[in-house]
Amino acid sequence: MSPIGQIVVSGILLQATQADAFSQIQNDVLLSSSLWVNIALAGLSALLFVYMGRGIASNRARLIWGATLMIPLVSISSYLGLASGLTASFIEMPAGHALAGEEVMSQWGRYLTWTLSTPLILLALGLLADANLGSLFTVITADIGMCMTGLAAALVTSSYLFRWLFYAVGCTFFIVVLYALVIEWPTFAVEAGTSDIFRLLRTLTIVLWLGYPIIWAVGVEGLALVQSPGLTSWGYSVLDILAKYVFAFLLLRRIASNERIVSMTGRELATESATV
Ligand code: RET
Repeated sequence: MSPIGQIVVSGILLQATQADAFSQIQNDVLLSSSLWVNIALAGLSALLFVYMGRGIASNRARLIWGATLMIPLVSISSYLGLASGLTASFIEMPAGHALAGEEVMSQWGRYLTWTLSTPLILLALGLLADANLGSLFTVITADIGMCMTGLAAALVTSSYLFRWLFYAVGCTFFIVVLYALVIEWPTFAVEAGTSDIFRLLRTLTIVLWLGYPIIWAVGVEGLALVQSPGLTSWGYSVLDILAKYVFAFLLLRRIASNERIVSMTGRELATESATV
């Protein structure tokens, strides 16, 4: 077949799988409600965050606010992609998988859009802790690597082993992120004077983020112990609500009420307390 013919055929196939995914999502109330609840909450959160940020003036606090505001906006695009069937497809599971030979629906768009939303969460947390540029860069890069290997693990169908190899690489990237959150950034946060709110948000982040690889492993893409796409999708959606909107709300509330501390870097604070 000519290259043009191939492009036309793959275009038609893509349209067909998109339409199939869309009708399956539409007909599954559990699944579609898990998406639309998030779209509604993301919209409300974006409006609330604009309102909460109206008085924030200093550079660092505005940067944290900007990163935080983008979280629900990215989320709306992500969930619209899933609800429309654009970023969900049926993939045939390879030999060795519990559903080998069957077509299962993968919401692969989630992993793709996490590459945008999770760096924003880490940027906001890193700025709050006043982490140095090197550490911020390493953690955010590892985080993007984690999401991209999660996407590869979900989509690779040539061999079951490769699914778990990509998953294992994703977990290795995740360890880099956890190391910074548990060991490195708390010390920066003490120097920056933001230790109390940092500790709360860090604990929330660690506990919730650990849920994502667990859902991947037990859901249809991994061991298929839970085979309902609606249940898996609700699992991710509940984690998203807490890890994004509740997280961002707590962070912005503190920044708005305590802008002076957040606007200073650790060095400025130390100089100020030495002169008092
Ligand atoms: C994957 C599979 C590969 C191994 C690991 C994973 C971790 C995912 C995480 C996602 C967090 C997402 C958030 C989204 C908010 O928009 C990719 C499931 C470790 C931690 C917070």
